[in-house]
Amino acid sequence: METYSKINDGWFSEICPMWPGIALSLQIESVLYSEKSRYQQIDLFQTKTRGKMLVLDGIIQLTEFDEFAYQEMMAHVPLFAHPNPENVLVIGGGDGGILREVIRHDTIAHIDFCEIDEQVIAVSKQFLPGLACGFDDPRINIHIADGNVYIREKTGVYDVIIVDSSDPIGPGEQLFGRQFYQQVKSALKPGGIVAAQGESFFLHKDCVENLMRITRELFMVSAYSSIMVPTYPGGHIGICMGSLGPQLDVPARSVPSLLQTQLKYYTSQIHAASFVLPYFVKKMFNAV
Ligand code: SPM
Repeated sequence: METYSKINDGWFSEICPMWPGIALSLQIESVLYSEKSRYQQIDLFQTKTRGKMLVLDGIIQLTEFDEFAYQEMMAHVPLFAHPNPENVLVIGGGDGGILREVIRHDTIAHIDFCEIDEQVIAVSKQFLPGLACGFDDPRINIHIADGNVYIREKTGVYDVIIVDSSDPIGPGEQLFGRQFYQQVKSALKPGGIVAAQGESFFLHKDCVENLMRITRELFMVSAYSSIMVPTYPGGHIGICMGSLGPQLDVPARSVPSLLQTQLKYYTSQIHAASFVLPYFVKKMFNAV
């Protein structure tokens, strides 16, 4: 699937067949970086009102304005749903935002981080220091590899797996299929949890339905958590989650008060509330 995003008269418009007929536009002050890596086109813009913006293959991955909402929820919802996460795998998210959140958890002893495109890591270290600030944590082991291949070698090792993929139209496509989720399930320890970029039920009904069908069939518990992100299309994105034991919609641990002061979006209340779905979505997931 091709994207048709463009800059016109100083405005970047995110145009993609995944959200036909609508486009989010942001006013651009300057282009800080624009190169094609082995895997994708990488663009880094200084926007007029939303800070720096990372764009891969024409699709907005984050803006400094609201990135915290996505990164915090993708990390802390699965990590607080687990009673004692020690060994964690993060697939994708070369910008480092998810890692920044994961390393806040003292229970964690070991983090494998698997990113296919090392150029995304390099660009983020250069231009997004507020996100790419955790790579030196001694618990992190960096693997430059295809997450879909990397995970095949792993059996019963992780408490939590976080899949921070781009949309299913580029290098991230493999991370949306049943085979990948089967590998994820094998890579988890008993009681393990997976949390994956789950797209928006407003814009990608088929994709979300498919992800939820896969997780429902493979895991003891499956659920979808919603996040508000104004600079994603529709202002919304979800986390598709599967668990081999723990409940997902109730945190297993409370947020230490020092950690809470460092966060902007995640609270125990938001954790629980994010799983409450509109009626049409419950019907979509066969939950009514
Ligand atoms: N660590 C941030 C990386 C972001 N990964 C997810 C990006 C998704 C972008 N597309 C959103 C489309 C909404 N359906």
